[in-house]
Amino acid sequence: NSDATVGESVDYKITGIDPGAGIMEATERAIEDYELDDWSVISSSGSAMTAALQKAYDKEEPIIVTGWNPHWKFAKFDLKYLDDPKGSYGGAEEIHTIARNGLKDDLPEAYEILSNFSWTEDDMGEVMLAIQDGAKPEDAAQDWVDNNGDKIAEWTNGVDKVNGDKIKLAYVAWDSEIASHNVMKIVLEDMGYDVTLTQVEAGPMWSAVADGSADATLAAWLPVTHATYVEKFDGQFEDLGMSMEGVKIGLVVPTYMDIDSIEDLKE
Ligand code: PBE
Repeated sequence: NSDATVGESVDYKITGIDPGAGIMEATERAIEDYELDDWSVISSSGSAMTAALQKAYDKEEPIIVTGWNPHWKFAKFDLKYLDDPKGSYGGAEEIHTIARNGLKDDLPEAYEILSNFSWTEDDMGEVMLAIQDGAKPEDAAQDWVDNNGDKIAEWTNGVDKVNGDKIKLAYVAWDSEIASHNVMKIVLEDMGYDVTLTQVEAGPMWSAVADGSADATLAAWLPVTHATYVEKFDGQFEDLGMSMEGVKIGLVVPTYMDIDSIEDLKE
């Protein structure tokens, strides 16, 4: 029905991801900031969100999802972010690597590699797209590692190899983080580490680094996305710095939808 409002056309629902994701909290904030009283964000998972997006897209049906860059969905579908004049989603975000307190003393070589780690949206995009096209995450990561020796040398230059020291990285099954953690696993293994990747929810990921049950994660999105976790675990982790700049979160729709701003959801 072409007379239906956007809200009616999607049943006043935003398709979300896992409840602990920062983008879910930001979306609750947006619902308040823009007074979208009839609206709610439905939690699911990153993969359920992209499956719903694929399904709607194939039929050119309306859908509003919680979206972020870097993500392969922008290469596969014609999508746009809704303008966010009230800034509920922050601005240019950064991806940071965080470690448990004491990592520098206990695993100094890993500490240095993790601190040096930085790559671009295109780098991560290559790994993500290969996975989306059917490659196993570890194979996609291995291909990227094989083809990017120069970048990896920048992270590992001057760092001594170790002999089977154990290190545990925690991450959430967001496509962007599946890519980064599988790459880092191989880089650390090549440096002699025995690496365990543990997949958890966002809250447990942050608390694992804070209580030392995980050594590090590459999945801290700052300053806005994970602000609540940063505040909650203040002093209980170390920020090893940025691995990617200019990343973004927000509400994303197919370009065939006739809206441009979160404000348009009120109509
Ligand atoms: N994300 C991907 C995460 C951070 C990485 C945007 C879905 C979040 O919202 O917490």
